[in-house]
Amino acid sequence: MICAFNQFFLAFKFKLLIFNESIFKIKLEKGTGVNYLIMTILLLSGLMAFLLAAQPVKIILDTDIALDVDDAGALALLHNLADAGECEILGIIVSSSSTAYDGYWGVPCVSAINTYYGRPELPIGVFKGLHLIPDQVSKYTQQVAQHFPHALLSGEFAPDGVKVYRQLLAKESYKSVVIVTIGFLNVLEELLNSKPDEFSPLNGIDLVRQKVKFWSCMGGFYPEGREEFNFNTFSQATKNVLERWPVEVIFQGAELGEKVLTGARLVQKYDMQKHPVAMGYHYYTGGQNRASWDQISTLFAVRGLQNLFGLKKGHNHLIFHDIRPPDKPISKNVWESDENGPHAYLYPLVRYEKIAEIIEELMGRR
Ligand SMILES: [Ca+2]
Repeated sequence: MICAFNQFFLAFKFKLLIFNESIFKIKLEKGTGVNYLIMTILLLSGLMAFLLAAQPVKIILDTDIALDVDDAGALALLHNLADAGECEILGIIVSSSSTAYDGYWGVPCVSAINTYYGRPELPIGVFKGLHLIPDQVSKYTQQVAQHFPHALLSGEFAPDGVKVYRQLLAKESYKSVVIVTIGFLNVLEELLNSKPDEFSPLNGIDLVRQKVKFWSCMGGFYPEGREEFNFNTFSQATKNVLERWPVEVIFQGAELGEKVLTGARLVQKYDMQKHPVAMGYHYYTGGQNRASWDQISTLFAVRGLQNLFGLKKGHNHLIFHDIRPPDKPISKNVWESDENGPHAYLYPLVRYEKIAEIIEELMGRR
């Protein structure tokens, strides 16, 4: 079979004509065996790349859903991308503690959004450690959870987030999973510290090294570092993760997301009694736009740069510059440019309004 295949192509070479980046056709011309070989390799490589590119991106979303509403917007965007076949959602991790109001109601709020989008069975894990968030409560998670049907009643009933991470990663193939964090890095730290268990014989760092393609992280400021909520809430965990994370990571800074405003159109388009994310924006913003920090990280995790963003490479460090009661180290990130560095951050190549337009459309499809 292979010989027949070779003999057929020995007399021909392929010419690939590329149209609109994705559509190509093949033209057969008289040629040499060497030409045939080179072009066949190119063709098969191209086909392989095309097929791989068409595979949905496998996503684990790690969210602190509660104190801001862009997490709910990111969930809407992610579900709509999954509906379009661009990604597969493996599970959701809630990094707000299940022992506090935000983790207690954050979990059923996520469950209600998943149920609305037809995925009530998606695994949800939650942080089981101590609550370190200032004494504030969410403006919308309880309202959404109590109004919309959901599978998980509260954070108390959700499994430990680190166990869910390990179970999900263990089942996937080599370097196939993209993790996107849009909250704290406390559960990610637990993952890196985790030991072999019933799900995998690998420790946490080796499990990440084997299964994770890259990590998309909303956190910090770039290029000038500053104190930032996601990095600072569990600052010691952030420092540990940044220093030990074993695969590629791309950061999206607060300076980017705060200029990309979305959400008002979603509230206008839907009856909030029938749409959990529209209800979240209604209670949080009163129908106004809000910064899109978390949607940008999620969009990048699924679609990559898409001619919207560029990458700057370097090193991202976390330093402690103050102590505040009760003995909490206060942090800020410090960015050091280096073309060969292990980290990168996104910067915009287009107007902020164009990014907002794409996000708003993706949030509001359903
Ligand atoms: Ca968030």
